[in-house]
Amino acid sequence: MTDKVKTHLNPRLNRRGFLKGCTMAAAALGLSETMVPRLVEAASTAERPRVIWLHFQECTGCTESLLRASHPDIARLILDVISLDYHETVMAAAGHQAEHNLHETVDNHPFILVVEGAIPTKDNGVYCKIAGKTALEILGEVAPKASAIITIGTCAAFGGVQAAAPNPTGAVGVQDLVSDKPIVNIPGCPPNPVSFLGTILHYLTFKKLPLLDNLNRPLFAYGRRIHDQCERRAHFDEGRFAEEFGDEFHQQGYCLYKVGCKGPETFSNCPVARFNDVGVWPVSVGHGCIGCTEPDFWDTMTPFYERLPKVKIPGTGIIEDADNIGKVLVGATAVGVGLHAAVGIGKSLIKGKGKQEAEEEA
Ligand code: FSX
Ligand code: SF4
Ligand code: F3S
Repeated sequence: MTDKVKTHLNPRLNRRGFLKGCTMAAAALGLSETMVPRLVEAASTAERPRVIWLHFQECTGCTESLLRASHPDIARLILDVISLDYHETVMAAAGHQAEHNLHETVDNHPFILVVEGAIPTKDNGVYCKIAGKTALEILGEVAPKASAIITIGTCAAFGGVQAAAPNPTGAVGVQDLVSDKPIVNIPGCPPNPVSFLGTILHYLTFKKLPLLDNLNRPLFAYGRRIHDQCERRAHFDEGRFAEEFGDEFHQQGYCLYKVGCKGPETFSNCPVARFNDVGVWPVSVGHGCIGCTEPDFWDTMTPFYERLPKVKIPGTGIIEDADNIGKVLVGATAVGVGLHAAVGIGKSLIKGKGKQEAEEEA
């Protein structure tokens, strides 16, 4: 299956599964169906990039959701298009053999580093050690030799739950420690596997990393607010809310803003990419978004079940009182629709270097 890592997953994908995975990735990347053959071609013929996958402070939910959920095609496609040389959760090798695999790649080959989990920095990083070394030391040895770094999950991107106040271990994300490498953050707790797959296939097909926002997140996956893609948005605009979980409005599928939904402040593709092969995402099953793709969401998005204090509504400014949203918006709908489309692109988030290119593509 891969050069070094043997896993319990089934062997290589058949043609049908390969096509299905590439089609899902093309949709996630915002590419038309006519681009699918190019993705398939790149995924089938490009030299498979070597990947070193390091685990630090985390729950392994990112790997679990990627490899073991009901996305076998995506998982196998990822393992088909990369050469996974080191991954502590799925590799069969252990002990010295595992360490040998790690150093053989790091010392002798170009590779992409994937980091899962935060890095504790307090007390010289003693709160996370693997094979006798701290996460801080391992990252310090491996990151300088990587061609690029992809963080998977909010922990590796921004510190995640470990960095929540009072952050007892001094946990940080990779970009707080590494500044001289290209870094792509794929946050989420856990993130959608298709956002990771899309990043890899973009790299293989176009020979460059995707455009990023100012938090180093790929625009294709994090360029739009949850709220601007949500199927309950019409209820929000009309002022129809679930007042508490289980009430008749909740049962009718009304907007979850008043029971704590953080969709208005969260950037992610969850409403369109969806999860688990059955087309669900948190809001579709009746739970508000808790903002898991945003930095410090454990501090800034809590309490999870209380409404955001202020919500910006295109065309009307900031709404302080959700009970009046419907009334205010009735008079502002026409203006709101136009502005809504403009702000949905998230242009203000686009990083300096890629900004012009992104605006041309938009
Ligand atoms: Fe963090 Fe990922 Fe949340 Fe868990 O590994 S982003 S705690 S889902 O597993 O790092
Ligand atoms: Fe959807 Fe939440 Fe926005 Fe309501 S507040 S429209 S449930 S994202
Ligand atoms: Fe996370 Fe919100 Fe999506 S909680 S999974 S960003 S809907």
